Amino acid sequence: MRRGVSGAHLPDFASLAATRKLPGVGGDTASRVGAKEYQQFDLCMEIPEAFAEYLPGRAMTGTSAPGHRGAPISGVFSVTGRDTRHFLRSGRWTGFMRSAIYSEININVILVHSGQRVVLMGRSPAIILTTDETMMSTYRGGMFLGFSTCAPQGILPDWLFFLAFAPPVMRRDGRAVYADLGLRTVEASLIRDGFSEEEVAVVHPLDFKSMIGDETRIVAIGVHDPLGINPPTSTFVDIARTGPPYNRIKFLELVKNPLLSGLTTIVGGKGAWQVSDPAVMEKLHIDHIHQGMGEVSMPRVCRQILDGEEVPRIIEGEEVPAEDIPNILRPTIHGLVEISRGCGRGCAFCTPGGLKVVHKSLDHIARDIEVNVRAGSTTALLHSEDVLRYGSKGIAAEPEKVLRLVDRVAAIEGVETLACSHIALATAYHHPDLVDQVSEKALSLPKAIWIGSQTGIETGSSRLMEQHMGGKCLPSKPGTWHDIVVESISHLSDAGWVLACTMVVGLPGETEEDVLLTRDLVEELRGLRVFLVPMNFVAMGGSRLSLEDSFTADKMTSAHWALLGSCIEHDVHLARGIKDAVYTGSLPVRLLGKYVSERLIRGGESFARSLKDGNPPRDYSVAGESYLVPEI
Ligand code: B12
Ligand code: SF4
Repeated sequence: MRRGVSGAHLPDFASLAATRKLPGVGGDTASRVGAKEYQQFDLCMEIPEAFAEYLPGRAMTGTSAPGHRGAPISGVFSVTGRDTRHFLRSGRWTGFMRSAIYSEININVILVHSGQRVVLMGRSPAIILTTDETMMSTYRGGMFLGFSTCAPQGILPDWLFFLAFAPPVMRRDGRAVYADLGLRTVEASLIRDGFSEEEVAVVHPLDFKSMIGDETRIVAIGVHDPLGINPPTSTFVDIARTGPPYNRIKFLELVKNPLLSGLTTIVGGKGAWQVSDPAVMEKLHIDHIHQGMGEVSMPRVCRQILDGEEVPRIIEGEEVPAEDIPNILRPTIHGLVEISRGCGRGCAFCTPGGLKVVHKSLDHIARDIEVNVRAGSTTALLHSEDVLRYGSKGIAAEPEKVLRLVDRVAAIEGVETLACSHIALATAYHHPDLVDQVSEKALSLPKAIWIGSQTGIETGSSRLMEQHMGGKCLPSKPGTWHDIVVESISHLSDAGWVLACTMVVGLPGETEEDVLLTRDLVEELRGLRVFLVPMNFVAMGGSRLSLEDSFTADKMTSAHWALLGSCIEHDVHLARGIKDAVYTGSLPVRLLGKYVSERLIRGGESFARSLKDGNPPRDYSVAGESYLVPEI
């Protein structure tokens, strides 16, 4: 191969520019962006070595226009999806390059030092996996900060909110470098099934212009809370009433993006139930909803769609055994890796709780972590509904399996901290020695300051425990729940854990007495390293309580407000103590983080003071602007 650009049979660039009939590719792209003029372009450029190195196996077309540097360009071009910085880094091309948007399509224009202009066109991925912008972030270094994306608009200016809490993930070649684990699992399943790496790409919505092209057929969107109606989003939005939640805003922006028109859209992931109503699907131009696991169904469905076959509007994924879950091929956000699926405790309001419990092998988990470590991640964030029950066949932990897991993870070169997505307090209560051993090992890692995890306190009422979540206390009885919570949290806190503890308020059948019991419990946790997050009950699709009424601010009594006040007071006190360690990044970013957190903490303090005596911040019985029901 020869370096440089072959100019054989090239059209005259300037005259094409003058007549607005520039080379372009694909009527699909043209019609999708509403362009009136385009011209089929089939000239083949010999791929220079420098490019070939970065684009193995890709067909490329292009044109060169010597002597017309700076000529205006218009028309429709095929999407290239190339990150031109790559070419620069190769060091073989000395000209400068820029990415430009013409007729709403992103093309990469390279100005080489000889004055040649080269338009490169690559093949676009057939399947784009994506999610909204609030899910495509590493949240300035902390997974807990990801919950900020449940916040409503109107508290901070949008630009400041995204800069401080949810800046876009790093992207390369139009692909997201870090992404949601659900999307990574679907990506790996498609590739295992025979799709090529070129055909499948995980893409940030900001890169749609450069990645969606003529070959693109499917845009599959993963969601946790697309309409912002899950807890705690609904609680924040309902109480603050300053605007709709960011996750809803960004999801609606995504599905309404004109670049998606003409493509088949599939919404999947645990929150997909929210948009499964046919009328909502119609309005949002969603072709299919995917519910359940995607490992087997997604490759099959994608093939069917690409082959032009009929696919049901609601696709039900099959449960898969652990050994059939593929390893991720690319890194996840915050080094999240799944170790087990399912829970087995069966709380009535919960969704993952209903899944059959399966555990991945140590080798499988280690391979996933290594993928993340190779990409620069130093955290192994283990995901399971109860990490302390890894490998267990029943409700009791099998400590030797958990310890083997922690040893194996800690021994992986590059792992500097370990965190657990969730643990169950009942398991911690019944296995205090296991907690100590896990803590000791995890805290001996080079950058460990604490072990972060999430867990459910849910309520201080044994009666509600018995009614809705008897399995949560097992092997103890619901009557012991108060002791389980206080003892296990005290122990975990002493052992170096920082927990985010959620509570469900307004469960069907809840009385004033139940709420007061929860408040008493919360008061007993003062001084411990736990964030207390009361969330109003939401009747989530897929849960046993899906047909009940969700709980809203207008139904909150003074006991509920006082409980919320106690929790916020406790949380802001803890946040003040640890905020500097949570925020990472450059000095200006850390200073910004400090400023924003300080502002929010002060706001939280005065808000908590006014709630603690049981007074709501406003009169919720008066009908006002409600952002609880999404305007679609
Ligand atoms: C990590 C995580 C987060 C991280 C996400 C970080 C990131 N950007 O990647 C953070 C902390 C930011 C987060 C936030 C929230 N999350 Co979240 N999150 C999780 C958690 C703990 C793990 C998700 C995961 O990776 N699982 C492992 C993968 C392999 O499983 P999976 O995602 O289900 O993926 C499979 C299928 O769902 C499907 N699939 C997944 N994606 C896609 C996409 C397509 C297109 C298709 C077809 C299929 C498909 O195939 C996969 C393989 O089988 C789950 C709990 C859980 N058990 O899953 C909650 C969970 C998904 N989150 C949930 C919720 C409600 C939220 C929040 C509202 C806050 C909260 N209450 O937790 C916010 C909303 C954020 C937003 N902006 O919208 C709920 C969803 C409930 C529901 N059924 O609707 C869950 C189940 C937690 C719970 N127990 O309630 N979350
Ligand atoms: S213990 Fe947690 S994950 Fe398990 S069913 Fe209950 S709420 Fe769901």
